[in-house]
Amino acid sequence: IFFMHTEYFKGIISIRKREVFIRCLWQGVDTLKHHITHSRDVVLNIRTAVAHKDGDLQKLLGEGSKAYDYDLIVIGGGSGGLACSKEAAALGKKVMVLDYVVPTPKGTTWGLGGTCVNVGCIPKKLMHQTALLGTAMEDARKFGWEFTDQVTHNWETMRTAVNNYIGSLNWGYRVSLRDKNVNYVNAYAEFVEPHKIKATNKRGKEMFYTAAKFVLATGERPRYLGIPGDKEYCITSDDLFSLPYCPGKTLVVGASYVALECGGFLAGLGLDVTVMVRSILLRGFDQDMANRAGDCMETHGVKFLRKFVPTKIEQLEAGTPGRLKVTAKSTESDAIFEGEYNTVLIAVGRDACTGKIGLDKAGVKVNAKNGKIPVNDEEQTSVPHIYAIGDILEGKWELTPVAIQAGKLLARRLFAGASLKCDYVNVPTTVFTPMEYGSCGYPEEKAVELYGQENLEIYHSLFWPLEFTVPGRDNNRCYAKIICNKLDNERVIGFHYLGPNAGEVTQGFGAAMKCGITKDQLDNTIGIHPTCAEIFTTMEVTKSSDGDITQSGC
Ligand code: FAD
Ligand code: NA7
Repeated sequence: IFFMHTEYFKGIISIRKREVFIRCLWQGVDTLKHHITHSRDVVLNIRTAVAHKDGDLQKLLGEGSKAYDYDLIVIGGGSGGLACSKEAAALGKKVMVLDYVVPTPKGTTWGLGGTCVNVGCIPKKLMHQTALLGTAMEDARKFGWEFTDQVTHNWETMRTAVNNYIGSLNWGYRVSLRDKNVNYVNAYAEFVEPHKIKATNKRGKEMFYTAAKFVLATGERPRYLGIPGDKEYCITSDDLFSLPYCPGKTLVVGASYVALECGGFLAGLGLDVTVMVRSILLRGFDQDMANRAGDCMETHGVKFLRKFVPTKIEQLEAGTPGRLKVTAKSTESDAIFEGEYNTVLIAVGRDACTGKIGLDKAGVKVNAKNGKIPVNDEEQTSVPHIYAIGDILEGKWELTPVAIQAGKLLARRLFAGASLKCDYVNVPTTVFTPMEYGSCGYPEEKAVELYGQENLEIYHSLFWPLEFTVPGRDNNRCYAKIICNKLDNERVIGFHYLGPNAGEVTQGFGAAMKCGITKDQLDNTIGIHPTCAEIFTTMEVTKSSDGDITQSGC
């Protein structure tokens, strides 16, 4: 344009032509400008999308670690919390996990790792194993082993060995958090604002931390009865596994999983054990199986006091153990029961640890009836940047592998662009009663409710494990059952096994059910002989036929 106004241009080109030329030039510049702006917009859009995926955009908008101390803060260092925090840190995020154990009314406390490691699966299974070894020793005599001494069990030796192992796991968790660059803080966390928590350590020192995202994984703690003497004189599973003395004659109050497992192994150690049952055994599990597991417990020496609830616990004598008087009332009549025990173990359920973590300050919705947190299928709470996993979730399984799986997958979805969600369907599980009970899929009652009796074919069989034959015990007490959906090619929708090594057996069938196994495919599977699990490859008798299911040999 400058040149066109020079004397040279003025000489060779008319004013009109000059104007046309300049207009064309401006149009060209405009088009060019448009193209530049457009392509810059495209680049910006792409960059924005990438930045959003990486979390950088949120940071720029004040939602990331530039605005907050951490990308992720996990509250609770148990099964779910540890898995989630380690996975997030492995994906390059700045992560903090807080874990704090509030001592029990008896003063019991423990290290890092949550319920499973310290007061759940691990000590429970090791003590169950202690009991199984006692039975194995009795069997051993029948197989020709001779012991000259009378066999006795030493509680302190077992407790020390179990607790030493737990101590090594606590240490291992600390090391792995450090190795993975997760900042572990041993303090109690509670929200003060939606993106800010207060952490109070055991000396009462308060620290404040902020994060873009939070995962709640605070688990549950045993419920008490709310009757006179319960917190003063009774223990729960939180105290049992590190009890410094043998509990002696024990009353277990409650009839679910934790109650039956603890009652089972205590009886297996040779203690006098009574289980006080309010209504049914193992609510939520297949009742046919639950009653069979209960019958086996009775055979193994556990007494059941059915349809009673305790009303008062009094101390008759202090000691380790002392003597307690239990008063209970019938749920069906005016009958009153009074009994004397050394220890009362309360196992009447567990409460979600959600009441004192400032969820109101963060705006997270909680089910007021049970303290559980409702989440969508991505474990997201009512507040978009706050997630929850594990035992505190409403309507989900309370199992360690479930909490771990949910935690890992959540971290991958949050920080690696993954989309896989935790699948809560067909989760296999095992109750470690003296005769173990493994299951996957629906209990019979639930299957009937959902599909209708006429649409189900149920195959079942009693069996006698070969290893029980020589000692001559538990003849035809073990039991296997599969529930098949006739409307869907006899697909197996319920798997139930009462017998030795139930966890090992159920795990494999759990995988098969995940793949949608049908009765036909089970029949076409060749069994491993001689095992208990092979029973599932040869089941012919249906429940509807009322045929004989006792087994006479292999
Ligand atoms: P947890 O493992 O309970 O961890 C929560 C952690 O958060 C705890 O350490 C707690 O102290 C901490 N915490 C709570 N509030 C705060 C806070 N505000 N600030 C900081 N920290 C906090 N499952 C199985 O799969 N197999 C079994 O055989 C089995 N046996 C069991 C036996 C017993 C006796 C019990 C009680 C449970 C058993 N379970 C079993 C269940 C299993 O232990 C739980 O499902 C699992 O531990 C849940 O993990 P979580 O991460 O949700 O919570
Ligand atoms: P559960 O599965 O909630 O079962 C609680 C048991 O305690 C159940 O048998 C209840 O009987 C019984 N109960 C509840 N309240 C009372 C009172 N007041 N008196 C007597 N008996 C009572 O709890 P668990 O601790 O066994 O297991 C919880 C989870 O922890 C479990 O899923 C594992 O994953 C780990 P009811 O059938 O209601 O009559």
